[in-house]
Amino acid sequence: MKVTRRDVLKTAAAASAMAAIGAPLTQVANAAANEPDEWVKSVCRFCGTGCGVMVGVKGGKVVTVKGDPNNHNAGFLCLKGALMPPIVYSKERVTKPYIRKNGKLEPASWDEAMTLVVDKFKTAIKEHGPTSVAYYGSGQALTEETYLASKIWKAGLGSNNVEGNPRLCMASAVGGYVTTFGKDEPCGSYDDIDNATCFFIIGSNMSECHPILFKRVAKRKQNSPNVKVIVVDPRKTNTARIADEHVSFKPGTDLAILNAMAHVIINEELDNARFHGKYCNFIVDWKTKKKGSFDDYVKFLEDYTPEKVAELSGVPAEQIVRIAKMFAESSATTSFWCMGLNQRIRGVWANNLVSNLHLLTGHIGKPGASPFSLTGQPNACGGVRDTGGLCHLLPAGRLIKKPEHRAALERQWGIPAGTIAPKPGLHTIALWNAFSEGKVKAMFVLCTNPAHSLPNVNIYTEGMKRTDNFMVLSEPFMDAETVKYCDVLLPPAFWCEKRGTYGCSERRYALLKKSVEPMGECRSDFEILMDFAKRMGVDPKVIPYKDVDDVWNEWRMVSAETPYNFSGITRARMEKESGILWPCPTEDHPGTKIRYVRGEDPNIPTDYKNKYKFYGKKDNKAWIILRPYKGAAEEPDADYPMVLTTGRVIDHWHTGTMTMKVPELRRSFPKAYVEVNVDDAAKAGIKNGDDVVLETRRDTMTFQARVSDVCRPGLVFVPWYDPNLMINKLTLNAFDAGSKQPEYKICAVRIKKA
Ligand code: MGD
Ligand code: MGD
Ligand code: SF4
Repeated sequence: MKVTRRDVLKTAAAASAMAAIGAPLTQVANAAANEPDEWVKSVCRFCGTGCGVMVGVKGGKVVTVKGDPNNHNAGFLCLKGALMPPIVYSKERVTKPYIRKNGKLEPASWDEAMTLVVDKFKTAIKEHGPTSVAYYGSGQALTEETYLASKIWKAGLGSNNVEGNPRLCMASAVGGYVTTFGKDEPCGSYDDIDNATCFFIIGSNMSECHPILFKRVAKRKQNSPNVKVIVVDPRKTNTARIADEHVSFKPGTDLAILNAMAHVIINEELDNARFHGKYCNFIVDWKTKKKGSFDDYVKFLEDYTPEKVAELSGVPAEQIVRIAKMFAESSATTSFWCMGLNQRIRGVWANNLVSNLHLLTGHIGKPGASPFSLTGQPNACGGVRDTGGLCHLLPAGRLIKKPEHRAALERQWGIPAGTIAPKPGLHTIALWNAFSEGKVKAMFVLCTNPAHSLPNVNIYTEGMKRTDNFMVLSEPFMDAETVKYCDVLLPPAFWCEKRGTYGCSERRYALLKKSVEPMGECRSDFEILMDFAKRMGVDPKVIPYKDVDDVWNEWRMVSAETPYNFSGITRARMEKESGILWPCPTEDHPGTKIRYVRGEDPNIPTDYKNKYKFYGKKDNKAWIILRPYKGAAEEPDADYPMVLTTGRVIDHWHTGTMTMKVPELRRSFPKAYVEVNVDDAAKAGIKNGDDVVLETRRDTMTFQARVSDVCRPGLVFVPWYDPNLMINKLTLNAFDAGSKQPEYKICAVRIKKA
């Protein structure tokens, strides 16, 4: 049967809408009018779910996409994933380099552009030292690209100023895992969804942001009605609509709710004393890392009775008791969380508190039982967290501040001892502050759109206008906001035009094969970075690569001495298989679905004396950390009495540079809006569709109102994808002291009818 493009879009649109309300999806086989000559295995360009796709190619062009039946998504895709081809051929594609002259971007040759870039970077280093240059990258760049950039800067240029958007996204999850378990990344896998009997979803709108995973959760619930779903979110999102318990609360008070749940679990004797007695330490003082006892924990939790927390959070005490019992009494509980916890000034603490519940009840290391942080971007785990693409990290979880970690890398990289500078670089907000103050002189921005995505963004766009600093940007689309401010614009190959790997939420790495040739003069970011490094005079021994496969093989070698161990994930296997989960020490190893458990995790000897080994900690015990409730950086007050929160919608990706180019996606959400609770709207005389002025201490903007019961009273929500209505002009750049991740989720606002 011939399927037309129109039929496909109709199916996909229905599927997307169904995903949003939690009903099962129809399989989206995006067969377009053009039957492809060839199907090439790849990965979706968008979220951290990491769905496998097959790219349909005809006459050297991408004509369609369908789900990879052999990857975890079993052939399903959401609408964004199914509609990628038109983005590749957008009329906004940057296909040649540009140099800004008299305020205007003028076409240039590659040689002219790169000569200028290198001149600026060399001058900055000569006059102001290596810390005056920086790289700002992305959890959407390929693993090999981020590994390479990080090595060029840290081993080649002597600068640890290597940052990227994962700081805005996953830093608190990293901080949470590392403090609790001693090692980053989740311990379970997506298969847990098929075995869990309780889902605890907190600060995640999975139905819109990880739709294919949410579909699996919804299916599990549909097939087994006894499976419970708890959603903890101050908005009644589409995710909440399948919940047995939707916990709506005053934003930010979920820290207290999590402690109250622990209080109830212990009070009801639902804790697993054998588990926490044998495998956990109680950390009573984080600063001194002082260990205490279970009794200290019990005493600490006295401040978090359901009644006290009910008063603080607005959640009825009985509901806190109910969800605590549901969590503990199930045979296997999996928690999912995302930006509702991470984008907070207490993001690391919030992460710790979820893990505490798993350690207290022993809901860990069994099929269906896992504290699972959902990753946002397709390669934030893979490219950035694992390979060390942040200012304080080195590959495989090593830290710049540790001399023995630097020495290990210098040995593996074959560079002289002492090459890597001992001081971590500037984290994202500090880096952009320094750039805006003219202290960082030259910035290489790649695969991210900071002029739209940074919080309190006016400060940073003002900084980008300075004439005494320099920004080179690798960006495929002319209408991306940051293009307005860059000094040199480079045209990168996009998604299916290049080869490399993505590593998704569940530690699964999959290969994106090159499907078509890059447009115009576009080059892959790997080629761009290699050209830059060679022209900068980086020692050839630091960058001995002819292609991305060489970089991958080096990364496998670098990881092999650590618990990450990618040795068995060879290119040959990746060509054939649709993703492998690390650790994977040998070529015949199937990959690891459960970490820290003997017989499952290859890092634990099969004759180890105990079942669990939390080997990230010296005594092999995970930490239950006593974290108190602390409020947000900017609580509502008499002047700004409401809370503004920001987030996502199902059909748009981040700053909209890609999804706004697909007519079907643009039509479904053409313009940002403000979600207002019905009661608040009534009080302010606001009707659905009215223009509403939002004012924070940073800026003022007007949005059209959507009046509904989604936000709780006192809260308004604005999606942040719209370049013409950039809510980040209003958000706050306060950040978590540990993870340095900004608090995009809470700031004080006042609203009035325009
Ligand atoms: P958000 O909409 O940012 O999405 O995925 P999510 O984190 O699921 O925020 C999640 C929820 O946090 C919101 O529903 C909000 O109401 C809630 N929240 C606000 N304040 C609080 C609070 O105080 N406590 C709690 N518990 N919750 C709160 C983000 C993820 O999505 C990321 S990080 C990326 S990078 C990807 N981006 C993306 C996209 O741009 N579009 C789509 N469609 N999908 C995406 N997937 C990924
Ligand atoms: P994107 O739109 O994903 O957003 O923020 P950004 O990374 O700034 O930007 C990716 C850019 O890379 C796009 O301009 C795209 O066109 C370009 N691109 C695509 N493919 C390629 C490629 O192959 N090579 C190159 N060189 N470029 C490419 C994301 C960030 O935003 C994140 S991750 C989070 S979690 C934050 N979330 C958030 C929020 O929840 N609320 C608010 N208000 N702001 C937020 N900002 C943060
Ligand atoms: Fe792509 Fe995420 Fe949709 Fe899967 S769920 S198709 S990875 S956007």
